[in-house]
Amino acid sequence: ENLLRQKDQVKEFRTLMMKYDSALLEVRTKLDVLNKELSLRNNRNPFEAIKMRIKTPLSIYKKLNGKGVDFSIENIDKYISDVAGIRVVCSFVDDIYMLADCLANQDDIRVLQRKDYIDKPKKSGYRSLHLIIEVPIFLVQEKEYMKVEVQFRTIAMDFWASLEHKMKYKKDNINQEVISDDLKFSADLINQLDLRMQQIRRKIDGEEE
Ligand code: 0O2
Repeated sequence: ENLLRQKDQVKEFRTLMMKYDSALLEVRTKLDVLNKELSLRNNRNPFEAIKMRIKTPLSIYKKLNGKGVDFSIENIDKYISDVAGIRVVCSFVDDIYMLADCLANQDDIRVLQRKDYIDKPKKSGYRSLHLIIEVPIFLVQEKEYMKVEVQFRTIAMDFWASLEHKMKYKKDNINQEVISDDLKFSADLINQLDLRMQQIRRKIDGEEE
């Protein structure tokens, strides 16, 4: 009987992951469509790359554990908003806001949360725009809204976040404060570069500054 219950739970978990995977595909298609239209209109791509991932069972388990709750389908739904994650790497800061608005304003999208870590960077120096959205997926018998976290960042912000993420695990205790300060300083430098590159592009495009 126990074995049967476990089998059911595994099946339920796999179904849930299939739904998150489908939600990722939906959002990816929406972004691809926007990219096609905006590329034709402006002669350049608003984003350089898209990365998608489904959180691993171990990572889901650790996150729930950290929040002090059991591993269950209900708790995954309730406590984790980034089981399905998409990272959109844009060329320029203004493209981030334009794309995020285009996505958020689509009439089948529900925006649950918008965290602007570009306007208000994290203490680490981290910058990105995060949207937690719900997107409908159409199954054989039902329509279900699934949560997806979309992170928008520039190539430069992505460069910083990737390296910082890797180095986070290597920081030793003695130098921790100095290293954190260095990383924060680098993030601010990168931000200045981002803004400069945007100014240059605007000049080239004949846009006003
Ligand atoms: P991974 O491996 O990228 O999935 P949450 O932790 O999601 O429950 P929170 O803190 O409000 O709640 O979420 P937030 O601030 O929106 O950030 C979540 C994600 O943003 C992280 O996911 C990272 O991807 C990214 N992020 C946030 N802060 C930093 C930072 O200081 N440095 C880097 N490199 N990335 C950051 P995960 O789940 O932590 O990791």
